[in-house]
Amino acid sequence: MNFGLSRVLVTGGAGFIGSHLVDTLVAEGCDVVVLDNLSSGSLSNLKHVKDKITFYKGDIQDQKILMEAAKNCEVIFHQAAMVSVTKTVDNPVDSAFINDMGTLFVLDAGRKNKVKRVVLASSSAVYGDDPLLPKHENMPLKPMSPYAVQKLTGELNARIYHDLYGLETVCLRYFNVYGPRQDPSSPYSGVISIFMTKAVSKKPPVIYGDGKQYRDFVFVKDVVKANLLAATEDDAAGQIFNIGTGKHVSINNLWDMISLFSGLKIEPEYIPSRPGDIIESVASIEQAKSALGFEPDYLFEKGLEITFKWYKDSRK
Ligand code: UD2
Repeated sequence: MNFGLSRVLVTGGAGFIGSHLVDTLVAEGCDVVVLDNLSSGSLSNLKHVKDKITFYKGDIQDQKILMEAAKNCEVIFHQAAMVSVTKTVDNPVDSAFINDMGTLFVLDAGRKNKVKRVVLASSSAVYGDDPLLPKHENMPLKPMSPYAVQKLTGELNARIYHDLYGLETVCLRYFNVYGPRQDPSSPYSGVISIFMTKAVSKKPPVIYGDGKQYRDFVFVKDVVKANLLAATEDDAAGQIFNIGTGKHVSINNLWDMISLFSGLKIEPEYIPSRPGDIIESVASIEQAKSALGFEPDYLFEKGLEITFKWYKDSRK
């Protein structure tokens, strides 16, 4: 792939998804600037590229540093956020400063710096628990947490900046992203990161409910690919796209597959469902296919294998 981007800014570039994006942008020969306050990201995610990027330790709410970081950039990839839904539930106001105002500052830095395009990380959380499947971009939205409302607000502001100011914006609604570097440390971390940690330490996982609930798990490298397409495809400006695989895997199935990698058969512990847990979630990726030419490269088995190896190696 040759995307031909020159200078780019990745907010949240030291985080799970952001750092994978940085890796690919560096490999593509881009001049990469990272802005991260290291609240949930880590410099260890960037150690192999640290001499090839410009790193600003700072917050997206600091307009001065944001303006400096965005200077002469062609594209901004906005990944920085308070990413924990639970934290936004506990701190609806503080999280709004980061996720709402922070995103507005990023859009405004893009406008003032005459950046060509801003690609924003949104979330499937905006769909809430509407039972209609697969989730498609034009269905009614039902945000059910401050996090989901904040992601939706970011999408609406992106549209305003596109329509009023001519800033090209593209919003990507990520489904359940997984892969190396995902932090497993909280009970609300992504299920794959938690199950991987259990498998490598030979401990049983906890499954909420009957385990028949399912998700559309998308490998982080495919999310990176979607970001690059969103940054460069002419037709993408002003649009919103689901980024998933269009396929789903149940939580029971997920543990069975991870067990195969570990070579152990450990019975999970079943406990009652999480309150408000969504039963079924799968993306329609038709719009991303037709407008971006997006097609996931990683079969679930492949992505899971790479991820398992990473958790195994990082335990050593
Ligand atoms: C995802 C997002 C969340 C929010 C939400 C909106 C991730 C990591 N989380 O939550 O940020 O956008 O979608 O819908 O992408 N589970 C277990 N055992 C565990 C952990 C989880 O059984 O130890 C189950 C959990 O009950 C759920 C499923 O696994 O049914 C997926 O859980 P999750 O927290 O990884 O993701 P999700 O879709 O609930």
